[in-house]
Parts: sequence; C-alpha cells; structure tokens
Amino acid sequence: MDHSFFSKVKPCLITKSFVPENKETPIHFIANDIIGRKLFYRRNHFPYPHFTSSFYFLPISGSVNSPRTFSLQEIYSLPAKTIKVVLECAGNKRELFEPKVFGEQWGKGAMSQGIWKGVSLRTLLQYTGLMNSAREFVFEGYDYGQRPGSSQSISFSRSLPLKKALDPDTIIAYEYNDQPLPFKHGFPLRLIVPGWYGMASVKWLKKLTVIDHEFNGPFQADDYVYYPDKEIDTGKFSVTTMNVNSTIQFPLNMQLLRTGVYDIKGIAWTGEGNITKVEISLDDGQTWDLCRYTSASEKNSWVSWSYKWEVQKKGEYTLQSRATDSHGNVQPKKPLWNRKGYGFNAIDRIKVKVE
Ligand SMILES: Nc1nc2c(c(=O)[nH]1)N[C@H]1C(S)=C(S)[C@@H](COP(=O)(O)O)O[C@H]1N2
Ligand SMILES: [Mo]
Repeated sequence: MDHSFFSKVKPCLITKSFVPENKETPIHFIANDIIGRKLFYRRNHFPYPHFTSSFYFLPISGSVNSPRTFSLQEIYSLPAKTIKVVLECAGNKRELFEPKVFGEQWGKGAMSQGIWKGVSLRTLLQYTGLMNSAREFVFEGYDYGQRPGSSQSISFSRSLPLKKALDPDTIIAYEYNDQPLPFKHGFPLRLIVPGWYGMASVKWLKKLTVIDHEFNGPFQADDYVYYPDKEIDTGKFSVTTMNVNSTIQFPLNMQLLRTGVYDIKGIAWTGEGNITKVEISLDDGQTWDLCRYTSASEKNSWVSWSYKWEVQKKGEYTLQSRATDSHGNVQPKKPLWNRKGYGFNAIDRIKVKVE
C-alpha cells in the first residue's frame, strides 16, 4: 500500500457560513490534545476587521487611577503566562436541541484547544490601578457590523465582572501554540477567559474600559442569555461558565462495525475545576463503567479518555458518555432547552451497528 497517499490526507474545517466566517473543527478526527491553527474552529459575528497592526496600541481607561495606552512591545515585555485552554462556543452542539432552535446549526466541533501565551489582565492593571467604583471591564473588538434585525452598526463588545477579570488565568493573549496569534483568531491581541464560553474571549482587542455599572451591550444583554421559555423572558440568566460536557470521537454516530475489540475514544471538559470521572454505557444507559484517561485531568483543558470494548454480539448499540467534574456537576440526561440554543451538555449519545 502507498502510505504517502494517506500521509497527505488531512481533515479540514467544516463550513457553516462564509460571511461571517463560521467553521467547525472536525472534532472526531482530532487525535491530539493541541489543535493546530488550521483546524481551530472559527466563530465570527461580523466580517473580519481591517486595521493596521503596525500602529497598534491598547488603551485602558474608565474607572482606573491612571488611564494608560500600552504598546505591543510593552505588553510583550511584561511577565507572560502560558496556559492550555479549551475554547468552546456557547452554541456548540446546538443542532442537537429538541425542539430545534434557530441559529448556526453547530455540530460537536464548535470547540478547540491549544496553548495560549499572553499577559494576565491583572498584571496590566497594576499600571493603571482601579478605582473603588470599578465594577465591570468592557472589551471592544475591531470588528463591527449590523446584528440580524438591526440597522445600527456596532462593534463586538463584551464585559467581565471584576472577579473573573482579576483571575490570573484571564489573559490578553498574543501567541497560539508558540506562534504569533493567527489573524482570524484575534491578532495582535485577544482576550482568553478560561472556563467561560467562547464569546467572552474577545478577539482583535481595540480598547478596554472599566465601568462602574452593569454593561448591557446586545452581545451581553440580548444574545448570550439563556431564555428557558420560547416566548417570554422569565427565568433568563447570562451565559458564562462552560457546562460539564463530553464527546465520543470514535466510533462515529451510525457507524457500521464488525465484531471485535475497539477503543472507544473521546474527550471531556468543564468550566469549573476539573473532570473527575468519565463513564461509558454500551446498553442505552442501563449500566455504566469507568473510562481510562489518556491525558491528564487539568483545569481549563479537556481530558482524553478511552474504553476497551469487546463486542461479539451482532446488533445495534447505543453508546453514551457521561462526565462529572470536581464541583459535582454531572452531564444531565436532558439539556436545559433554551430559546437561543446555548450550553448543550446532555450525556453524549451515538448509535452503532455491529454486523
Ligand atoms: N471581536 C470578536 N471577538 C469574538 C467574536 C467575534 O465575533 N468578534 N466571537 C466570539 C465567539 S462567540 C467565540 S465562540 C470565539 C471564537 O473564537 P475563534 O474564532 O478564535 O475560534 O470568539 C469570540 N470572540
Ligand atoms: Mo461562540
């Protein structure tokens, strides 16, 4: 067999829309726990921005003692922090909601993981100080446009509460996997907010403003809000921390297999603490058995797991994976249905046929 042919065959991003560019990672074909830049999912609300990075500065103003504008050189020269972080779009797995919800029909690949290097936001704030009235941090990106249904042109802006902004793991990143940040992922600077869904990690940072009140931009107060009811807004709450979740990578849903021995493989992650347990069921949820980790279970990143399956009996099987985290969160049987389709984290479920 000519193996050189296979070495050239590579997975690629799955296109969901062109403008803005939304593409998902072929998550089932990711064998490694670091995703290269070419396979990192892309999620945008607007066309890519235009600006000249050769004249780039990051201003920090508002409720600070000394407003200040940082040059890239200054930011590169400050003590750096490097962390492996899983980034998951709040709309990941949206297509699985029942009843279905409108919006990008993401499968299981609106998520990726890699190594981000940057400076902790709190390190920058040592230079500006914070007023007692400081309450939230508003991050604005260079990209802008109109939201569906609106004629007003706005930029992508989001805020963080004080506590999350001051977490040493919240960084202003300038490198991904030891390379400068790719343009499509926010070059020259983007925020990385480990543990929160991806919308918090604002790309192409233009400015940071500290405010003394609650920010209510549309990407904060209208979108990225869980509305548990289809019609009325009662019971709404903000989308923040990633839910505990897992995805079976092998076998594929509806795959035909022969009898034999297989390694069922997958990943599990959470926004709080770390994964403490991944269980698998091969009989539609009647019995559960523990999986083995094939990577370390660490905060902010996914754990890879595997389970040896010896299958002699022909027939149809329903395979499920269920993760638990160190805060006691467990994947539920049913997800919290919500009008905009965020945070899907029901027990992962696939079917295979052995023949
Ligand atoms: N400036 C800006 N930042 C943004 C977005 C955006 O549209 N504009 N999308 C957010 C969302 S919803 C997600 S899930 C992540 C996606 O990051 P990626 O495209 O690098 O994968 O970026 C976030 N940051
Ligand atoms: Mo997202």
